[in-house]
Amino acid sequence: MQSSTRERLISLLSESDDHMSGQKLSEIIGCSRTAIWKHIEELRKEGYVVEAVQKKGYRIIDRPNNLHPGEIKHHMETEKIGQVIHYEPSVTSTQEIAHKFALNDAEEGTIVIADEQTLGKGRLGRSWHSPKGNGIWMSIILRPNIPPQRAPQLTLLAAVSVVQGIKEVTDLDAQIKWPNDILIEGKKVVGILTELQAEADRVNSVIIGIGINVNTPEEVFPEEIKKIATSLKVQSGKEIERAHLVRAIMEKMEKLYHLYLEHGFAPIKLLWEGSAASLGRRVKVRTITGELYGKAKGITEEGVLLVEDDEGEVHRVYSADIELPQN
Ligand code: BT5
Repeated sequence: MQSSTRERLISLLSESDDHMSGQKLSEIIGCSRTAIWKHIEELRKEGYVVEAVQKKGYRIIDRPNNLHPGEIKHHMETEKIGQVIHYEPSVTSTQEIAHKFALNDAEEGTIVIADEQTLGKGRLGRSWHSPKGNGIWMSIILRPNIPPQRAPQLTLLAAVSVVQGIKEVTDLDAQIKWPNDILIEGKKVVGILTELQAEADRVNSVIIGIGINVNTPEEVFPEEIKKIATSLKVQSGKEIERAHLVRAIMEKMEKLYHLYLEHGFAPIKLLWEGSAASLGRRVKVRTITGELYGKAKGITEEGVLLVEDDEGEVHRVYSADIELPQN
C-alpha cells in the first residue's frame, strides 16, 4: 500500500542519524529504487526538506507540521491506542468516518485524524470549527466492556489525557470544565465529543472525538467564537508540532485506559478533580429541560456532576452546558 511504504520511508529516514542510500532503503522496504525516489519527490512536494548527497543517500533535514501517521507513530510508545491511524487531508467529520470503521470491526485504539473538517460536530447538533492545517481533529475508537451508562466516564478520561499531553508538550496548564471542555485562561482550547454504538446493556464501541486548536492564529476564529476560543499557540507564543502532541495524548490515554480497565473510575476521578475548573465554584447549568444555579460540589463515582442549589438541594447533572460566571 502506498501509505505504508511512505510511512516506513519517513520512519527509516527519521530514525537514522546519517544519510541512507536509495539502495538500502529499497532493500529494507522491499520496493525498487525508482519507487523510493518517487516517494522522496512526493515528500518534498509536501514540504519535507530532504537532502540528497551522492554516494551517501537521503536525509530529512526539515519537516512540515503535518499529521501523517509516520510522523505520529515515530517513537510512539503505545500498544493499542494510535497503532492504526487513518489520516485524511480533508473530511466532513472524523466522527462519521470512525463510526463506519467501528461498525466494520476496526481494532480497538484505531484513530481517524484529519487536517481539516468541513462539517465538524459538537454536541447537540452544534458545529465545531475545524480549519485546515493548524488543529488536531481526531476520533478514537475504544471497545471497553462496560454498560452504556458508564461511557461518560471516558469523556473525563479523555480530558485528563489531553490535559496531561498538553502539559508535556507545551508546559501549559489547562483546566477541565465538566463535562467536555478544556480551557486555558478561561477560553476553550479543546472540545470532546463522545458517541456510542451500544445495545441496552453493553457498549460495542465508544468513539471519542477530540478537537484541539493548536496553531490557530486568533484572527482565524469566526466572529461568534472569537471571545470564547483560544489556541495553544496563542497561549504559549510558540508553534507546536501537532504530531508530537497527538503522540503524547495517545501515550497518556493508553496508560489511563489501562488504569481504568483494571481499577475502575476511582483513580481517573482523582486525576480529573486535580484539573477541574468548575469544582467549588458557582455555576449556571443549562440542560435540555431548564436552568439551574448553584455550587459545583464534585463528581460522583460514575462521573455525574453534583450541583447544590441555593436551597441546599443537591442535583445530579448527567448532561449539560456549564457556565462559569466571571468574578
Ligand atoms: C464540543 O461540543 O466541544 C465537542 C467538539 C468535538 C470536536 C471533535 S473534532 C474531531 C471530532 N470530529 C467531529 O466532528 N467532532 C469531534 P460542544 O460542547 O457542543 O461545543 C460546541 C461549541 O463550541 C460551539 O457551539 C461553539 O460555540 C464552540 N466552538 C466551535 N468550534 C470551536 C473551536 N474550534 N474552538 C473553540 N470553541 C469552538
